[in-house]
Amino acid sequence: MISCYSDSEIQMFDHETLRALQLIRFKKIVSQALKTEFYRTKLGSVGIKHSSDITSINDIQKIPFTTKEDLRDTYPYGLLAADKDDVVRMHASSGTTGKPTVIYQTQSDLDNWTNLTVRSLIATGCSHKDVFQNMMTYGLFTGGIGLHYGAEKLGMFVIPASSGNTKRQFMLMKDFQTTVVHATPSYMLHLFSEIEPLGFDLKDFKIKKAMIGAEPHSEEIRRKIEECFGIDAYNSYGLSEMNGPSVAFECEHKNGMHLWEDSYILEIVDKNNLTPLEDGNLGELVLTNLIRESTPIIRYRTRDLTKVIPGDCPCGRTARRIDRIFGRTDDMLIINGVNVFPSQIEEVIMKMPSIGNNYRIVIRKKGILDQLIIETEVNSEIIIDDTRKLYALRDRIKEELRASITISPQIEFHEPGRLPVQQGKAIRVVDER
Ligand code: DLL
Repeated sequence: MISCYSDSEIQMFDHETLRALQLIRFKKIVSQALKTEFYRTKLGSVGIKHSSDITSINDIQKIPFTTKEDLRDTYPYGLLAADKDDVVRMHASSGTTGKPTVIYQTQSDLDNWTNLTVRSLIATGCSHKDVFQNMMTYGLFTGGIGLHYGAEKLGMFVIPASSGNTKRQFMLMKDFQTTVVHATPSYMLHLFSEIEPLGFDLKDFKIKKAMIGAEPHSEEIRRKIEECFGIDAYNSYGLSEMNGPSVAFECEHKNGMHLWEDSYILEIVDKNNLTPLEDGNLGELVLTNLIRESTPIIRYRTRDLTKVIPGDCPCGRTARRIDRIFGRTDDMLIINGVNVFPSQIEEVIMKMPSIGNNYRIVIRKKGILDQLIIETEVNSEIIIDDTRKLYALRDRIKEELRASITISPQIEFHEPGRLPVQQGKAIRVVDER
């Protein structure tokens, strides 16, 4: 029934029609979810045993939340609702323990996600005439590959550059006359500072737009990126549990991100008591994916804090807009676009020989990039001035951290008792950014 509408018509659905579409899709997702033991128990606990038990979209509020811990606890296949043979891809994000949270995609799931990406790129004014340089990491992280397929489907000339190697990025930009880039905001600023030192000239580039996301950034950072490059920068929000990028995207008006409500149910709840909040109030974003049959996730607590921006957007799209992400309710750190949990660092350093009892994770700005410094005490038996041993220990910590969190921090050793100790809970993270 819905397939008789074009994607642009769906984007303009009035509120009532959009809710009707959500209900149809939600019921379908509930029947998929009921194929997993995890959701049979969760939904069963509130009397939902069949999709026909859902009669209104508001019934969603009866259902208990799903959390990252649930995803981790059901690793590896507990949330898989499709036949394993129909799965064509997986993505994963890192977590506080060794277990990643895994999302599966069937071909039709990927098609649905790709369509949202096409829609998002079009909303920012991209077309098949653009040359798209994708500087997000390709891999289990959804940032690179996620936008790649949509850009191709739109007919853009795609350069799958992935992240890093700034000099090569400039060479590609110049030689292939890139018009649209996709990167984290921090990398965009880093790029700018490297143009001259690496012997390039902004005048030789043809960039018009940047899609920026995957990490928090302020309006000032966006403005800075726009002014430095003389381009438009569009905020893009997503998370691997809901597919990845293209959950919410700014349109050409750059006044908040349209959260694609035909494909996701959007709720904002009070971050303390988890009750639903009206539009305009800051709270935790809770999302339900309506378009993924393989891994149905209902009422996922994103931990991201934002609000729905009340009112209509001049572009005419009816999907409500969320404001930029103000922060998270948990302690995940985002360092140059990479998600890091303090416990991942602790896990590595605390298993090393000669490490003392106290450590701190310090994050500060070095120029425009984030710098991670691990300050740790070492036991007195490792002679503080035996530089050979200390260098070996430092290198080992750096190497293991690079393997686990993909960042190589600066390590500072201290004699026992030199680091501050608190009366109550230890303050391990000092974020000076
Ligand atoms: O970061 C997906 C993505 C890739 C989005 C590329 C946009 C562009 P995860 O690695 O699972 O997925 O991290 C998701 O990153 O819960 C937010 O805390 C944060 N985040 C993502 N986009 C934004 C943004 C991808 N635009 C987590 N502003 C989310 C602020 C963002 N934070």
